[in-house]
Amino acid sequence: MASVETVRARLGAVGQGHVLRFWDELDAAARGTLLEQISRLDLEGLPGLIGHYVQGKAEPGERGEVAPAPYYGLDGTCCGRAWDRRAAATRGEAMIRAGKVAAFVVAGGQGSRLGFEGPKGCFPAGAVTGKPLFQIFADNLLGARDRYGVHVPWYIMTSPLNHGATEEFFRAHAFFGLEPGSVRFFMQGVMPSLEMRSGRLLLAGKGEVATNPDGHGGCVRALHESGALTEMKRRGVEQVSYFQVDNPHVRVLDPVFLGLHAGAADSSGEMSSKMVERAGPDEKVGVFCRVGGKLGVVEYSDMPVSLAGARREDGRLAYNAGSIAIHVMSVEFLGRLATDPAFSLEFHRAEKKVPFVDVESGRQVAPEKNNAVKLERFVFDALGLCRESIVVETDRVEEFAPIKNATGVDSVESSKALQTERAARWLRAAGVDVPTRPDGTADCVLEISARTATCADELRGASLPRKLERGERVAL
Ligand code: UD2
Repeated sequence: MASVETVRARLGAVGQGHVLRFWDELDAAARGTLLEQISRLDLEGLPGLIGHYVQGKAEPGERGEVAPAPYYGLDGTCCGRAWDRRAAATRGEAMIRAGKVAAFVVAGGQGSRLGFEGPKGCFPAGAVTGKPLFQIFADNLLGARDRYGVHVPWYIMTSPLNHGATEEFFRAHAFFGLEPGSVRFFMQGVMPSLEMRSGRLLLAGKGEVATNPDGHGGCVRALHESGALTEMKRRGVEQVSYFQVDNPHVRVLDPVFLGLHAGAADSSGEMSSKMVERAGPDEKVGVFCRVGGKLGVVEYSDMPVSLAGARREDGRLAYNAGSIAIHVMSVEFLGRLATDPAFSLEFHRAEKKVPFVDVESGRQVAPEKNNAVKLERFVFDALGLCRESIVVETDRVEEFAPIKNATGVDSVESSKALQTERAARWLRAAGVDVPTRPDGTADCVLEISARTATCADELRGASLPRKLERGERVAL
């Protein structure tokens, strides 16, 4: 490791010498940890970032005219032409069977809105069973093993905030029945939190720089640096099915989506996305748009109000394609994103309250107002770097039941209600008598494991009750 003199000189050269202000007070172990932490930071890149994002307050700019994104609709058409769902499913199933697909969840976030201690994937999400999110996803892979006869590898991105706890959770639950060798954890990187007024690095402690995970876009670099991409190539994996940790309804391996991504004439097979019709102008999801002729996601907070609420003649939102953060990305494209500077993802800035140690007094400060700029990369910015990228519509109830908040919208209650609604839909389609309230919702609590079925069709032929009672709680 570099000597403290070398590190001091490097810090001094970029105006960050204060980071070693408490060096003399640290014991040997704390000194080692601090030097190691600093050695992982791109110090020489800091002045550029500070000039751009702290002093300049830069945000990724518009790149031309904005128009609604076309998509493969649930009605079986795209841009007025019919598309073949069956053919896409056949192609996608063949890819899964041939071992060409890996599952990938980004689970490095802080989950602060939910107020849950620990990795969000450990949150008890199952409407009846209280199964943790990670187990719900594992059930998808166990189901794929039963249906397609393959151990689909699963890559899990953590962050320094939750890596150890995540691995420990899987060990304590015997990997939920998966082959431990088919599950791989790797950590995303961090960015230093920058003081908003000065651009100086903040100290989280006397021997620690304050940092934040570098955003889900950090997965590109982390997949590369951890060796996960190399491992995928060795295993023969060509496509990565990407999803977020907060959505128990995600279809982790969707043959139709995979098949369209790899086979549609207007897809380059680099990165594709799923959308649902936005619930309204204020829904907190990114919006698929064409920006300067390229597909992209405009985050809800950046969407001009006039466009967010614009309506077509039939009353539907003009910009109706909401991102549910489900993508397929090719291993080849990820490799290019990770290694070719022309493909690097830009940063987004957010202002945050970050507790810090005051370098003058040495006291710990809990700020009352935003005091820091946090820099993150977003994975969907890679869409603009694709030659051609497609968007595929899915049904909201079928595939989007996110748990983001403790109560209200996108909460554990709303997710559990959606789990029941989807299960009731599938059971009714299979001929089961499901009790109904006057408002049409199911008068019971239901949960269907992805081992049993991942869509209504897969439930046909399963051994099912003929009738459910009011108030019954049923997990299948
Ligand atoms: C995300 C999308 C939003 C919409 C919505 C759908 C962004 C910026 N917005 O909103 O457009 O698609 O999801 O549910 O993505 N994560 C990491 N490392 C990080 C930060 C996040 O792994 O450094 C993971 C996190 O664990 C979670 C996912 O990324 O699985 C989403 O993160 P979020 O909760 O910050 O995004 P959200 O819900 O604001």
